[in-house]
Parts: sequence; C-alpha cells; structure tokens
Amino acid sequence: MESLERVEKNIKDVKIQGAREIALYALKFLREFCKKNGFGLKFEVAAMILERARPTAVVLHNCLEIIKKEKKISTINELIKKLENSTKKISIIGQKIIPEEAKIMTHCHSGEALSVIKHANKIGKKISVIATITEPLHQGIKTVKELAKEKIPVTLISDNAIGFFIKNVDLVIVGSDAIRKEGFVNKIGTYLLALASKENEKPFFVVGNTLKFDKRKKLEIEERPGSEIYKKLKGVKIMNPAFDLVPWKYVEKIVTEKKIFNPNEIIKILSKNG
Ligand code: RUB
Repeated sequence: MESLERVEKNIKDVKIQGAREIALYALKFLREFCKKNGFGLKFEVAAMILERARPTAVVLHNCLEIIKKEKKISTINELIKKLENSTKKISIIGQKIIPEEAKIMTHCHSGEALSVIKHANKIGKKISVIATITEPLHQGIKTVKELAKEKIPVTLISDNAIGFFIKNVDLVIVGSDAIRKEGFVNKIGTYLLALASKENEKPFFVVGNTLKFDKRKKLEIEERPGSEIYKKLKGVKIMNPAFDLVPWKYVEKIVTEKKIFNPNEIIKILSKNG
C-alpha cells in the first residue's frame, strides 16, 4: 500500500489527473487505509488531506461526504463501482450527441468525455478529433495518445489555435470538474473555448457523472505553482489558475450516466436546498 504522502503527492503533481481518476485513486487508497485504521480521526485527517490536494473538483468531496455518513468499506466499494459503471453508461448515452460523421474538438484530458468519443468510433461512426495541447501541463498529449491508440484520426493544436480551427469542427465535447448552478467548471481555457464555440455557432457539450453535481457554497479555483508557466523569472508575479467556470448560456447539453440534461434542468436541480 502506498503511503498517504505518496498518494497526496501523485495527485498534487498531476501524475493522476482528471476528476474521476483522482477520485478513484483516492477511494482505492482509502479502502485499504480504512481496513487498517478504521473510520476514526485518522480517516478524517487522510480524507481532508486528499480532498485538499486538488480542491476544485467535487467528485471526491461528494464521495467523502457519503463515506463519512456511512463509515463502511462496502460504501467505498459501491462508490468505486458507481464511478466505473457510470463511465460505461455515459459512453452509450452520449452517442445521442454525436452524429454518424463528426469533427469534434476537445480540451485537456477527460476520461468521461473521451469515453463518449471512443465509443462513437467503436460503433463505426466516422469521427475525427482536434485536441488542444492544454497549457501549461500538456494533458492534451495524453488525450491524443489515447485516441491515436484507438486509431481515431486526431490532430493536436496549441490552445492559441482554437479560434483558427473552431470553424472546421461540428461540435465541442469537454469533461467537467464540477457541475454547479451558475455553470460548470473545467480545465483553464474551457471558458475561452466555449466563447469561440458560441461565436461560431458550434454546439458545446459537457460530460460528467452526477457525483460531479456540486452544492458546495463556495467554489475554490485551485491556484497552481507559477513555475508551471515559466521557471526562473524574477520580479514578476505569475498566476496559474487550474480551472475556470463556464456559464450555462454557452452549453447545449450535459451528458450524465442518468440522462442528457438541458442547462435549465441542471440549474433547477442544483438550486434546490438540501
Ligand atoms: C482535468 C480536467 C478534466 C476534468 C474531467 O484537469 O479538467 O476535463 O477533470 O475529467 P487536471 P474526467 O488534468 O488538472 O486534473 O472526465 O476524467 O473526470
């Protein structure tokens, strides 16, 4: 079993990335941790450390809230199963948004968004993908490698080229870190991609399982080290927010494991108390 410090570091250093993967990794660690230490103070501290490692995504937070109430290994197992099964369901339900032939743009690396794209290819749709490299950590490389492995035609572009290439695509699909009443949160740059999509009348789709529904009062946008943007710079402040929030007016539909939602339905669900 890895140490808590190692798991925290792997999450912080983006060795494990994407909201769903981070939650699965943390849950699998906590399952072993709780078998050994139970659900007392040690668990509370470990849960807090893991949640703080990447504070913006909500899925791990939501899972931890459930575990804190039920305090059972079987609950952790159920959550792991739920996350795994929901991706399978999303990949199938998501086919409604992908035509038989489509040029798709995506940003960053989202396991859930890619599950829809990969399944479209698997069932014979003629799709191709334009993927942004995603500054500053280049998670887009992971995306293009995964798609190339599946023999899906894929083109890598710089984030700056979004405006240049958006005209060539039929739709945009991105993942999500948090689905909130005021909008959804995803990798920094998603907001600009949404603006470009709207201006060019390209439908913009969000993918995310319902454990990403976020009722936390405050949204904390993770600020990452400036050195990820530029090293060895003196006398200059660097800002490096990891995520941004996209208002619902830019979004066509939201694909979840339960159904495809309209933004208005999401706003209604997330505006309810409790
Ligand atoms: C990843 C990112 C992904 C979402 C959804 O950011 O923004 O689009 O987390 O991913 P980072 P998934 O690389 O900083 O973690 O669909 O895999 O949950």
